[in-house]
Amino acid sequence: MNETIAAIATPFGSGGIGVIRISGSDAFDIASKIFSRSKTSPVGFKNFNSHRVYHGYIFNPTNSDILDEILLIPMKAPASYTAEDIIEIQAHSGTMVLKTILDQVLSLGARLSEPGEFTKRAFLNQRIDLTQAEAVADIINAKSMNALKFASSQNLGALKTQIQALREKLIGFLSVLEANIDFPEDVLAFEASAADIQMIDGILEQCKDFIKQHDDASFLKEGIRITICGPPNVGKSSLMNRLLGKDRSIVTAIPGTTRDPIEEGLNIDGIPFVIADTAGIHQTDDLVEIIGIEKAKDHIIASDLVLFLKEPGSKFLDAEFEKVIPLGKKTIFVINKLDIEDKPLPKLSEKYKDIPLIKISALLNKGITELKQKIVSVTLSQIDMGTSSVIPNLRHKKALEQTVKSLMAVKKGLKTHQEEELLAMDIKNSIDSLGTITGETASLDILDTIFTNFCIGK
Ligand SMILES: Nc1nc2c(ncn2[C@@H]2O[C@H](COP(=O)(O)OP(=O)(O)O)[C@@H](O)[C@H]2O)c(=O)[nH]1
Ligand SMILES: [Mg+2]
Repeated sequence: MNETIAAIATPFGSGGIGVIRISGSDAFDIASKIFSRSKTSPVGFKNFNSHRVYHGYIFNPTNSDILDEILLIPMKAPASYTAEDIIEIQAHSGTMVLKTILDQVLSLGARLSEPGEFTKRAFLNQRIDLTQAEAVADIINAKSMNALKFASSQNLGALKTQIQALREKLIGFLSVLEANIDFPEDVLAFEASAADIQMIDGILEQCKDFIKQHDDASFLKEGIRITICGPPNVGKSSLMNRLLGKDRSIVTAIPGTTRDPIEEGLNIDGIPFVIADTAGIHQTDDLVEIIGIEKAKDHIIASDLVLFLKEPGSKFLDAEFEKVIPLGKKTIFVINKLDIEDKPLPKLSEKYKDIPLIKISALLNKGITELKQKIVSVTLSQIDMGTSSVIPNLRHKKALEQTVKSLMAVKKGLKTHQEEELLAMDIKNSIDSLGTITGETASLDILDTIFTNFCIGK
């Protein structure tokens, strides 16, 4: 039988409500020893109905002191988060009060839970699969609406269902093949049908699509990288601060102030970006500046979008542009200092007339909204999420790559009329690697790495 575990499920510090969670077969018994519905009689309450809310008091069972006035929610197995008996206590949120209640619970036989242990139990009790457990962590850590949307969909089992369907097809195929191995005298030598080959091709396609979705979307999770570049003093740092809505980068009239690239996260319309302010790119003998310029160039190469800044009175030179912006890099041409009216605006050459152009004044905060909209439309056009509702994570991607490898071996084996035992082995391998995604065949190591990344109480 499982030990009963307990933890404070809400963040430490003062707040409105703090939750203590107890899960396991002793949960109800422990609660009845410290909970009473009456302020004056610290007699344990026993007749909990599942999924009701009870108002009452937590007592110290040794001296009958009231520790807090609380709400208590009992949830009978299997209709709970862990699929075990759960007691949730909503107390006042303060480190001292929560810790004192937790101490009582622990003194009555519960054990402090490990990080992610509640979710791990939900998985081990087969209430959720591994992709759903991982989605719980993704929901908690989601930093954008999109990340949240995909995590929620995965939490509801979208990825699980698709992976299980692929796996079942392969299991069906394997059983036919194994019948051949078991009764070789009854059946003719194994010959895969056209439908079998088609089925394997379909699964290969689906796995490759999933891998592509991971690659396409990984920058949606980590943030789309934008680099601000241009000559010294055009207002790169000023623009960075305007986009962030706070002073992050140093703005001075002295050219060459920004040397090390500065990076900061920015959320526009629920899409995460990582924006970098860089050193102005120009000819210089100053060694520190030269290093800054090299770093700026590295940033430009690694970024998904470049904001190329110019100011009135300067010229747009193709050679200057081509020296810093790699061919085909997504770029928005930004003219800053629009408030300076007595100087002509730089014009894009005919060759680059398709680069979007936005005019702003970082100083007067003009044109920043238009620029943000342009940033979103330019970057979104390169994200093709298709109709998919889930994004496989890196762990899933590796398992999918393993599946592709095994299935390619199966295809080759079928073509060369390989021995059935060897064929069966390759099919089993592909079934197993799909199974690591949902957790059917995941090793303890995989489980440990997944759940230790959770917070305590989840
Ligand atoms: N008139 C005007 N001055 C600006 C504007 N944006 C920035 N500046 C000024 O230009 C100078 C250089 O700005 P900074 O952001 O440090 O440029 P950076 O070297 O490209 O990072 C500072 O004196 C800013 O106040 C603008 O829109 N209009
Ligand atoms: Mg600067």
